[in-house]
Amino acid sequence: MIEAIRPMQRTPEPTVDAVGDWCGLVHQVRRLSARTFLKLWLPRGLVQIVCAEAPEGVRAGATVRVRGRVVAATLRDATLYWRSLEIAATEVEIVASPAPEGMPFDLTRPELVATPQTRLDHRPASLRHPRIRAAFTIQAALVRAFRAHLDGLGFTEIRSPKLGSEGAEGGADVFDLDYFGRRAVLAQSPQFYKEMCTGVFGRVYEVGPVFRAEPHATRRHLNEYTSLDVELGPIGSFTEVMSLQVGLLAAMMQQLEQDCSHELALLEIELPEVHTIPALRFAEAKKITGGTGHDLAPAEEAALGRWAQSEHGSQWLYVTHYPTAKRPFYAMDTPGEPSVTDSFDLLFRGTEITTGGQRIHDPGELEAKIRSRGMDPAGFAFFLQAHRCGLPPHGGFGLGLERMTALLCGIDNVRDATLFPRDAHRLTP
Ligand code: AMO
Repeated sequence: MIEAIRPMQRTPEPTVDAVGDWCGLVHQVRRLSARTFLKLWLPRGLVQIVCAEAPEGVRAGATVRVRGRVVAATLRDATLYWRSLEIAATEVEIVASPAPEGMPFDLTRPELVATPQTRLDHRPASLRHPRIRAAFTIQAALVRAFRAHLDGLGFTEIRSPKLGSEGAEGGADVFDLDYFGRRAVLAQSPQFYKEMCTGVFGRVYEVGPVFRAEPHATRRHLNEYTSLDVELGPIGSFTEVMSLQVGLLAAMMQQLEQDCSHELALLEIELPEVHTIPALRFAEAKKITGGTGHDLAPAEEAALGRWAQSEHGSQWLYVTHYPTAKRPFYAMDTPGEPSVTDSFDLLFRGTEITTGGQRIHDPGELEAKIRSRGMDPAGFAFFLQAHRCGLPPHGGFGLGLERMTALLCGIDNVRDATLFPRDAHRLTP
C-alpha cells in the first residue's frame, strides 16, 4: 500500500517555535569554537542551523537531517536567508555525502567568481549559488503567473509539436534534421498551431521550447529558448492583444511581489510599474533613433528605452506598425496601408521581449501572401486548410522567458538566465 504523503510532512516549512525534523542539502559549514553554523537548503531557500556539535565530515553538498526548534533570529547576511529564522538543532545526522572532490568553485562568496564558461560547464553547481538560484525561482513564478492569469480569462493551455515540416518564422535560422529519411525541422515557434487552435478553443496559450539556428553569439540569443505564447480570437483589433498583455504583465509583477520578496531583496530588484504602456509607430520610432532600415538595431532599441523612460517614465514601450517586408507572411497588413502591419514589439528596459500582432484569417489572402513571398503554398497546406475551415479574426504574441528574466534580474547575458543554455558551442550540460 502506498499512502499519499505531502512532501511538506517530511520537511515542513519552518515557523517560529515549531519543533521537528528538517532534511536538506548543506550549503556552507562554519565551525566556531563552541558552535557550528550550517546554511541548509530547504525548498524555499536557505535556513540557518545552529548546533553545539556537528558530526565529523559534514560539508557543503552533504544531505543532513536536523532535529530542533525554530527560533526567530537576527542573521548575519540576512538577505541570503529565506526568513529571519534559525533552527536550534539538538541533533544533526548525515544522510548522504558528496564525492570528496567537491565543488568546482566557492559558492559562499556573495558573487560567484568564475568565468562564464566555467559557470556554465559546472551548471548543477553554479545554479546552487544563492543569487543564481534566485533568478530561476523568479522565472518559475513568472510562468506560474502567466498560466494563472490566462487560465482565469478562459484560455486553454495547448501543447504543439516541436517536430514539423516547415519553419513558422521564415528566414534561415531553422534546424534541419533527418526524419526517417526525409527532411524535418525543429519548431521555431508554435505559431501555426496556436493560430489553428483559435478555431477550436478561441483563447490559447503555450509554454514551451522553441529552436532557432541563430549562428551568432550575442547576449540576447539562444538556440533553444522558452516561448510564452498567447493567441486569441475573435478580436476586433491588434490593440486588444496589447491590452491583454498589459494586464498579464501587471499580474506577473504582482505575483513576484507576493511570492518572491526574498529573491527580489537578494537581487536588489525593483519591480517595474505596469499600468499603461506607451505606444509608438515604427516610423515615429525611427525618427527618434535617427536610424534607417526595416528593423530596429539593438542600439536603437536601447535609445527608445531611454526615450520611454524620460518622456513617459515607463520601462516598457510598444512599437507598432512594423514594415510588412520585415514581418512573417502570416502578419496582417494595416487596412489601407499595405506597407505596414497591425503588429507590435514590446521593449522592456530597451530590449525587445515580445513580438505580436493580428494575423491574416482569410484563406485567399493568406495564400496570396505566401505566393508573393516566393514560397510554395503546398508547404503550408495544413495551415491553409485550417483557414478554409474558418478561423476567427485573431492575434497574439510570443514572449521570450529567458530574456524577460535576464532584464528583470539585471543579468547581462541571456545564457545566465537559462538553466541549461544551448548556444552554437554548447550542447552540455
Ligand atoms: P519572435 O521571433 O520575434 O516572434 O520571438 C518572440 C520573442 O522571443 C524571444 N526570442 C529569443 N530569445 C532568446 N533567444 C533567441 N534566439 C530568441 N529569438 C526570439 C524574444 C522575442 O521578442 N511567432 C512570433 C510571436 C508572435 O507573433 O506570436 C515569434 O516567435 O523575446
